[in-house]
Amino acid sequence: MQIDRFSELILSANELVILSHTNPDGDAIGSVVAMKRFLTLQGKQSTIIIPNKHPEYLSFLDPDGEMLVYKENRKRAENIIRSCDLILALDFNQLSRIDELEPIVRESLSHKVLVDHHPSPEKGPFDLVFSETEISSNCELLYWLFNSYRNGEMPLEVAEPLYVGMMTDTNNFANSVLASTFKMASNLIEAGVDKERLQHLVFGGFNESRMRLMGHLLSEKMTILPEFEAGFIMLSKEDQERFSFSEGDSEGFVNIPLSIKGINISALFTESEGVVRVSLRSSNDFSVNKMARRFFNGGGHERASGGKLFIPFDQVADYFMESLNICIEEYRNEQI
Ligand SMILES: [Mn+2]
Repeated sequence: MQIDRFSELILSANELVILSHTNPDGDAIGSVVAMKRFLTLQGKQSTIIIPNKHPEYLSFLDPDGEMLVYKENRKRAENIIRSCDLILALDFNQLSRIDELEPIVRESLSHKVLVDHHPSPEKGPFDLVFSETEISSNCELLYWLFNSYRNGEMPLEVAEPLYVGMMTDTNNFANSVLASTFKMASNLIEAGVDKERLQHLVFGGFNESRMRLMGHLLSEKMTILPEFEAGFIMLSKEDQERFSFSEGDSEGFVNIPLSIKGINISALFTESEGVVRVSLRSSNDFSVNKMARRFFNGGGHERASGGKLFIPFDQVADYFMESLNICIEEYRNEQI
């Protein structure tokens, strides 16, 4: 029934907008590009709007630079959102995840569809919600959606961005991989996806300064707390300048402490303009979603979450250890 409604909404729309979240990652960009190409095959024109620019390594998914970046083109993006008749929101659970675009989207009279894989999606503003949290990525959810829509036929130009989203959100098939994920991967490869090429484009295109920054952080800026089974990395403004940091360079850093024996919780703190950005990961049942909601003004998945802090950067480590102390004690009590 939901698929029928989805297809009705698409068929009756003339101006479609595809949206994803601030600081879009591989899953966000994979989702919006796959959706745009899917719609084009249905004869529908659409515009992708993202709040800010995606990391450079994802540019190959947008070779003609058609994505509209709100921060670079506010008026045009606002006008398109105001006049469109269908908004497809992908890979985020709360409209607050699109920052300044939130009020514009809320006020838009268009129909709205959400496709997302994060817990507790905001349903109010949407006419139709596809939400599945037991899945590798939003791209996987889209894959199953497109599959039932097109009876299993998967054109290569749609398969490619879907593969990128699944590959990046699982940290290259390491986390959140289910039987369905391998089924999807297998079907996409049958559809013609060149997995070596995508592997190289996504994980083999880093520049030297990013690699040196990683070395510096691991050597000098990573703290390991064996008593909490935790590790964290501090990425200061000073280090960002020293290693010519650009958005996306720290992708994956937060997972590194988890590869140390006995470490199950990991955090990355990035000093930014007036805010400290927080990434949290866990490799057991410890919920970083709960922790992010309670202490870091954020949320996300049980094992992968994010948030923000508005305290001086040099106080972040102490704050993290205090909150960890509380959360670990509660977690250990739950286990008994
Ligand atoms: Mn995602």
